[in-house]
Amino acid sequence: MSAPAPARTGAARVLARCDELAAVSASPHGIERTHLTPEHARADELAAGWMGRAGLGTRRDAAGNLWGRLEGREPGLPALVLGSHLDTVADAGRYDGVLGVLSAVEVAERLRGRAGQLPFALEVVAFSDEEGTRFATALTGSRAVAGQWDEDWWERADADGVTVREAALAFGLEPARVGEAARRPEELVGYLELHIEQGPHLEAADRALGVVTSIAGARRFTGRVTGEARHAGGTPYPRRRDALVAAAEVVLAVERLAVELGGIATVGRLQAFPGGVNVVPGLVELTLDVRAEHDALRDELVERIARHGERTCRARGTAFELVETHAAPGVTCEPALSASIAAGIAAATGDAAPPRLWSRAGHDAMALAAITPVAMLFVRCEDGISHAPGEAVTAADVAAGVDALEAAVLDVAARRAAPPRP
Ligand code: HGY
Ligand code: MN
Ligand code: MN
Repeated sequence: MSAPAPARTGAARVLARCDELAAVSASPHGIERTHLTPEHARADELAAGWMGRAGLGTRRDAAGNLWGRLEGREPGLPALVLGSHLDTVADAGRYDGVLGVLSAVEVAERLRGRAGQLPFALEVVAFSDEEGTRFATALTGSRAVAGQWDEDWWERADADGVTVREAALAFGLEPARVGEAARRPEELVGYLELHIEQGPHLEAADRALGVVTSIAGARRFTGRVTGEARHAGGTPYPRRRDALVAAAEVVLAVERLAVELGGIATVGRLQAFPGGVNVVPGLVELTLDVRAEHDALRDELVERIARHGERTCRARGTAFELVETHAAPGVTCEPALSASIAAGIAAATGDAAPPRLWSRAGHDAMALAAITPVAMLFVRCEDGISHAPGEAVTAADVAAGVDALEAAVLDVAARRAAPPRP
């Protein structure tokens, strides 16, 4: 591998802005910025200020996404869109999504003086709800842009019973106009997303940057194990229908089946009810997230988990039920745009054959793929840690990422300007 690119001032600014956004949190103990909250509004206010300083005209769309636009060599051209999301999981790191948005702003600022030569407009987008932390939705901002808003989402409620509709109105959005967030394919050239890897592969390969080949589509569920709540002392074992013991067997099977099939499945939350120290649990609620490199494998894993869960729970006199809350098809990154990402990495780092890897994590690019070609650039993160406060990147890697994204944009421009091959 060639020596890393020297950190340019832009990387320092991107990192300082990541720190500034990290302070915008609903929690005093860590980072938590969820959809349609005051923190969402404050983060957008900061990002809109940075976009404005970079020369972008800004607007908020009807789904709460923030956009900036730099016109190309003539006004009104289709746009090459760069971006990611500003919402977070609970107790998040400071780079998931944020690094992609701020790198995009940085690239726009660098290209500002040359925008008049670009054969497309350059847009930067900060998506509003990639994680789905608040309403158990995911990718709703980018799905609205792809024209795939689901009317059922309006009635999803957060932990306090506030629905998406109520939160949207309080945020100043007009639910009846959400369709206006949709972009038409002919308005777009493509979508490029820079993101931290959220896994250990680039670090293991000793490379700063990689090209994403495809993005795994997750399916998510809420699960219930229903047994019978009874006295913890008085109920003999043969009479127990303990929902928590049954759920514990399900959790172990989820891991074992995923490893056996080569997929990924996670129980991220599990709650026992009524939750008394002296009561046999009568009900367990849990979440399940299932992914794999290919949708067919993922779906097979879901089936195996569902069948195994029913059998295991029945044997313990309990009932197992899964309700799907989210499903996204896996997406292949577009070869020509991915070639521009690879060319960008080569130009920025001298790495002529950057690693190619599939994304185990979901991204807004998956939603955008329904309306425009997409490609992604991964930046190495320390120990592959993400969705946790320990997310870390180096200034040199961020500098390389911003340089590569800029060079990728210029490569897309050069390819569009070149006469078509005979
Ligand atoms: O969960 C995911 O894959 C993504 O980080 N939202
Ligand atoms: Mn995430
Ligand atoms: Mn993300």
